[in-house]
Amino acid sequence: MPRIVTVAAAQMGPIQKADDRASVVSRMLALMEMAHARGADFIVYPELALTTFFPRWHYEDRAEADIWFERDMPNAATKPLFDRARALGMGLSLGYAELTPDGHHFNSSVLVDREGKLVGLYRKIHLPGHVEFDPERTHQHLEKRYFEPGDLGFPVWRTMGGLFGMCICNDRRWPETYREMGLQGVEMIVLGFNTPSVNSQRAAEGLEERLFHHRLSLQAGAYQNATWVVAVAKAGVEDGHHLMGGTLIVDPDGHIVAELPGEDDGVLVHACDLDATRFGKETIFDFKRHRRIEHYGRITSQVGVIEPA
Ligand code: CDV
Repeated sequence: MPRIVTVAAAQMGPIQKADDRASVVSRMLALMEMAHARGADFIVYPELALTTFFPRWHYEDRAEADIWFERDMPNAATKPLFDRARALGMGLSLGYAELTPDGHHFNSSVLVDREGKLVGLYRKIHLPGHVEFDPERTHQHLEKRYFEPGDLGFPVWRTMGGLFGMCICNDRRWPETYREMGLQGVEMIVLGFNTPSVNSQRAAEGLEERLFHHRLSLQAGAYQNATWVVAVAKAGVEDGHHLMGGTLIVDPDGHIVAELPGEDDGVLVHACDLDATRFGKETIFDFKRHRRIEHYGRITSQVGVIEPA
């Protein structure tokens, strides 16, 4: 009996600095209705889904950036989203900037089951970019200024009939991300991203190369850990800054099974059989039988130097 999760990757087009939460949430609700009409029972929104990608803006006084953060989740602005998902019997994942009661700032995402219960919280670990304004760059990427690295690891949650995990944007480029969850048996990893279409430090690295690295990382992570991966873009031109699209779904054999064209609001719906992860997990990537960490060597304090065990 297959275990099907019909997932909707809900790509969002640009969100401008001037757009308020209410207008963004109404767009997200429209995507949810589209997803439901196409049979989805789980919807995934991008990283920092409620606001523009604010780490591109430098605030001398860091506290001024707190306008982009949520103190609760759900809150008054996002409650309609949580309520509607529960009424439709849909699970939900969404990225947002989290400000904790004791003053910590994280780039976070939540996982909510089909009954509306908040089952998971993830805080982005691999924060790209820099802390101070950098005049050498074509654009700023100040995630290290506004966020602390996540302090929750890469948990996996048993919910919606399977094992689910989350990561956020830059995390998808790191093999450890997938392997940490793979070792816990993850069957579907969901993530959102905001990826500028040009590297701020290497103009020659444009859209094509960025999409290549994006697909390469997602496909390798899925295959090497025998898991579904669902990656959702915030895309298009935000206040003059271009973010790439590339919303896609990868199966546990590493194949892209669906990819959304364009950079506007839209949903990519795919019926994912969680049992399709079994073959890889029970054969070539059966970690218990074949993983040989005792033979991998010992890493010395000098980065990059490996000594035999
Ligand atoms: N939001 C991100 O984490 N963006 C990075 C960019 C800066 C490279 C990414 O890995 O897509």
